[in-house]
Amino acid sequence: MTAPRFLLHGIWLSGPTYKVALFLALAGEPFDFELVNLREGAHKAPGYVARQRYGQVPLLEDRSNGRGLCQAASILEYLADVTGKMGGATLDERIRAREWMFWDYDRFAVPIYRCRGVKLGFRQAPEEAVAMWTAEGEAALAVLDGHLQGRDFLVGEGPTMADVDLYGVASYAEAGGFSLEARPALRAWMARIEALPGFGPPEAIVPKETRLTA
Ligand SMILES: N[C@@H](CCC(=O)N[C@@H](CS)C(=O)NCC(=O)O)C(=O)O
Repeated sequence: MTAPRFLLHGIWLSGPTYKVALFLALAGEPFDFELVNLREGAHKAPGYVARQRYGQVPLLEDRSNGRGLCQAASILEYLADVTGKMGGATLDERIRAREWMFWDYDRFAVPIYRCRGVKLGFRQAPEEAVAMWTAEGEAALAVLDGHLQGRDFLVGEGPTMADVDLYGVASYAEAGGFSLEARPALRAWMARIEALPGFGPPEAIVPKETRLTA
């Protein structure tokens, strides 16, 4: 069997790893997977850092050209370019999608992921910090819910890399202690993404162990 073009390095508990796996799944791109065990410090091993300069997951290898790519949002844009999928139908859609992706790590992902980390016991933080992230997360959820009122997707008529990027945060909000009860537009958008062909939750599409095509 021929090895797939893409090799994703990451771990199933990681939201940014999920974003990349979700794009690949929605694009119908099979991928190999290399587990990077964060608890064992595999992300700081010199051989890994040589390929992922930030010592983080995810890392995506494109075997067709030897590229090693990091930063989930940048990886999604690369995948949109090389697959011709979900990059936005026009330059204006591409610009809007990028704006949402920059906003994601500026306002949305950090408080949601941190609150989830505290709830799941991956991260310790003083109560004041959790209260601040909770307020920031609620504010970001309100912005997203407001934008989605009257829209099916973040940008244009169909799903883009921005929907994948932000879904990969919104889907962790409840685990972070946020209620989506009062955010109907956001919930309807999430359901639309969940109905796309190829969609799966993290446990279905990010392998728990290394999976390499023989
Ligand atoms: N902005 C980065 C964030 C990546 C990130 O925070 N990864 C976490 C796991 S979810 C990680 O590798 N943490 C270990 C560390 O930063 O040392 C992205 O989107 O790829």
